[in-house]
Amino acid sequence: MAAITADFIAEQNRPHLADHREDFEALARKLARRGLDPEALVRDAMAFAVAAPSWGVGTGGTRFARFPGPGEPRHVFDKLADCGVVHSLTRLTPTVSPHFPWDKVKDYTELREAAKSHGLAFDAVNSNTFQDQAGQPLSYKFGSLTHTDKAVREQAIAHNVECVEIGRALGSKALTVWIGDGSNFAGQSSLARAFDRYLDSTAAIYRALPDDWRMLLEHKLYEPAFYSTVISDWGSSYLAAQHLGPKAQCLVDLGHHAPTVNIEQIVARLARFGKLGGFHFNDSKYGDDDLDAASVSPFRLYLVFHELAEARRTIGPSFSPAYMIDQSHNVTDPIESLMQSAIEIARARAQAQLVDAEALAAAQEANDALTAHRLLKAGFLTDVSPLIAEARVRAGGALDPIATYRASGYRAAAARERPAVAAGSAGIV
Ligand code: LRH
Ligand code: MN
Repeated sequence: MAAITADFIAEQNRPHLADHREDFEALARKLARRGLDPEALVRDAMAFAVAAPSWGVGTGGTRFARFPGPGEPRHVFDKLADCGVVHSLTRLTPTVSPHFPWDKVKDYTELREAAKSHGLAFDAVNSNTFQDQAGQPLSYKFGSLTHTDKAVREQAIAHNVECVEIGRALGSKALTVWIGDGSNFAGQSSLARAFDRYLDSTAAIYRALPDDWRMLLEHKLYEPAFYSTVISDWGSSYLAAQHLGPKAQCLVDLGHHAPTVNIEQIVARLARFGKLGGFHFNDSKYGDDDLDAASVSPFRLYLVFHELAEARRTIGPSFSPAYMIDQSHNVTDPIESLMQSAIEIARARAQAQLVDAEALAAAQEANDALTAHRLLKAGFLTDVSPLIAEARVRAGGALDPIATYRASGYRAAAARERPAVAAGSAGIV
């Protein structure tokens, strides 16, 4: 399928460049009046990147049903082509986070080359011991890394070690471990022994990590278990990461918390103790809804990026969490949702750079609550659309990625090339 070329993007941008220039210069003047450096902010926005989830370019579903769209990716090579489109138009997603065994192939050098041909590299690899694969000797019905049966735990450990080997072949530098292990009845499992089994199993995986790798532990309040989840919150994740060692850090999936939880404070805590390893960005209103980032609570995403900006000011350039998207696109074209989400994440980050940190700290120390709140909110209330658009265009991207994507006819071409997938089977991917 023909990729979307730089010439096509430039041609689509041309009629809108004059208006964009006017908007950008107006914003630049406003930012300069605030003592900010617009050029430095554009460079900062150009340096930002977030990884696309390989599983995010297929239509997602729920436990009730999945309604595939036209041109569904058939395999990981189609997924890379679609992720390549997201990056070529937004210039924000140069890496892909793969999931195994969903993205398993015979030749990982070929896969790495295929990614390269789309201008992509690989980010953290994800293991999967929350499903049973065809022909798998032992079931994960009652858990994986924390299963009471040592043989099942060893099977799950071996799978994670295999993911590390695959990741090394792909040039990845991190393993994300999310397990659904838990229970549905009080008393069904020993809450203490289950955690100890988790520590033992992850320690075995930790020993297989190359020196320059990270292991990202992903907590989740519930689902698929509905009474207890072994790694249910940041506290359990932090204790495990602390116990395992410096290469183990915590991954914050925004949808993995109860609706009222103050996630930005969790971010501040984990950053303070050097255990904030990364993010799965998405949005949610109720549970782990995996909705598009900033589609429900854009202010919450902004507050997360404010804490990240504060941490970076305190810790310095070594502070580099892994930024990844993890969403399920049930009713939109996944490519459009990923582009929109990457742009909204870049927006929240650019807005957070606008906060007058010194004035904010002074108001906080003086307990001038309203001034502090207004100084913090000032970034969120600034429309940085021209700034992040300028960063996109300077990097060869589209002024309006979704309009340019629709004008390209890419989805229609994919539908012609890829056989239609029947609706029906439930499941997130
Ligand atoms: C679990 C999760 C995890 C992935 C899966 C696709 O809910 O967030 O990060 O492995 O979604
Ligand atoms: Mn996740």
